Amino acid sequence: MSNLKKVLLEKVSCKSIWFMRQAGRYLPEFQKIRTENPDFIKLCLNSELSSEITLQPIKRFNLDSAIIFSDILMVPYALGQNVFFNKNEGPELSDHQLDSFMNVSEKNFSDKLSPVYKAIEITRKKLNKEKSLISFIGAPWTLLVYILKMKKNKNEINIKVLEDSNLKLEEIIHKLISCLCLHIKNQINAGSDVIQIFDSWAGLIPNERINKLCYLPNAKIVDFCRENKIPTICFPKGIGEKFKEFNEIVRPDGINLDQHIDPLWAKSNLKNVVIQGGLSPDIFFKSDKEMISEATKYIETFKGLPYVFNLGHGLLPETDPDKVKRLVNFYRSY
Ligand code: 1CP
Repeated sequence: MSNLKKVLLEKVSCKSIWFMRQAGRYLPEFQKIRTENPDFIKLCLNSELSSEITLQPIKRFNLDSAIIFSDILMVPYALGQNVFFNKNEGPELSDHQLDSFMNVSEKNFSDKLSPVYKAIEITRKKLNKEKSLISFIGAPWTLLVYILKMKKNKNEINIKVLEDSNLKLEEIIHKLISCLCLHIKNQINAGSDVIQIFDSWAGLIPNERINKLCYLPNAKIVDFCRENKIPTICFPKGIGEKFKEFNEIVRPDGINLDQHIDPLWAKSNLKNVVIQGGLSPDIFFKSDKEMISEATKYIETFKGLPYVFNLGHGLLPETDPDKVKRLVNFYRSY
């Protein structure tokens, strides 16, 4: 069993380290491939290259887990929406066609994403058995933000879109949940052993809607995974002290803190769950001394507990890979 799966399922304390967005933009070896492959979706569907990118941070830093190089927006893509990524800008989606979206068959959906599953197969063969291969999905709410084009900027969304009387919100969420469960099953069958669920925009949901838009959809997906013995890590980013309620309702195996959660608060309030992450991705822009002191705070707080070392959000494109290396070395020798 992989190191991460063991920590999550057996709740044992052992060293385990990986970084969100570890396969990507801050690595020159990724930039090289990206420049040669201007179409990002095509790159995600190139199984050989996707596998190579997945393994890049493992080769560089010998991390305990690899996360498959793909994107949460591959699901709207497989549901028929056109997705464009302008280099160094956010993604852009074409208008959704809800009728065809609701009618995409399981076979059609799986066929469109089959290169992702192939990339997982290739990667699993190349990875040492002790290393985990993580697959991921975007939670329904976070996908809806993109599908319905609700994002105004980094911190604001246009929630009024949901009030459109023609929008069959419950049916759409239901369809998303069933496709996401299928995507999870396909990825596990291909060789992944842990699923991370990114609800990156959960913090933008108004209080009165958090149950319907965040807790319940996450809970349904986690229930599906539990029934199928698939370990899950949830990341309801930005919901503050509602992390406690989220954890009690959704009951994932692991929960990823964002950098705004006090680790001591998390330790006393998040029970029966493995804690992961929390360290701000900004620490890579500070001195080594400050970086190590911040990292020590997390390691010491969760000493003796099953804690997975990681960040509070993804590595930023401007991060110096040598700095990451020094943090990994520090963690290994601690
Ligand atoms: O190492 C890894 O983490 C694997 C690859 C990975 C993951 C896990 C990518 C590749 N994307 C994701 C998840 C993802 N994608 C999330 C959830 C995590 C998070 O909050 O960071 C989200 C919100 C997206 C959507 C997305 N895709 C964005 C964010 C845009 C926004 O609204 O702020 C962006 C910029 C992308 C493109 C993308 N995905 C991945 C990479 C390496 C890139 C950059 C592509 C490029 O070179 O232009």
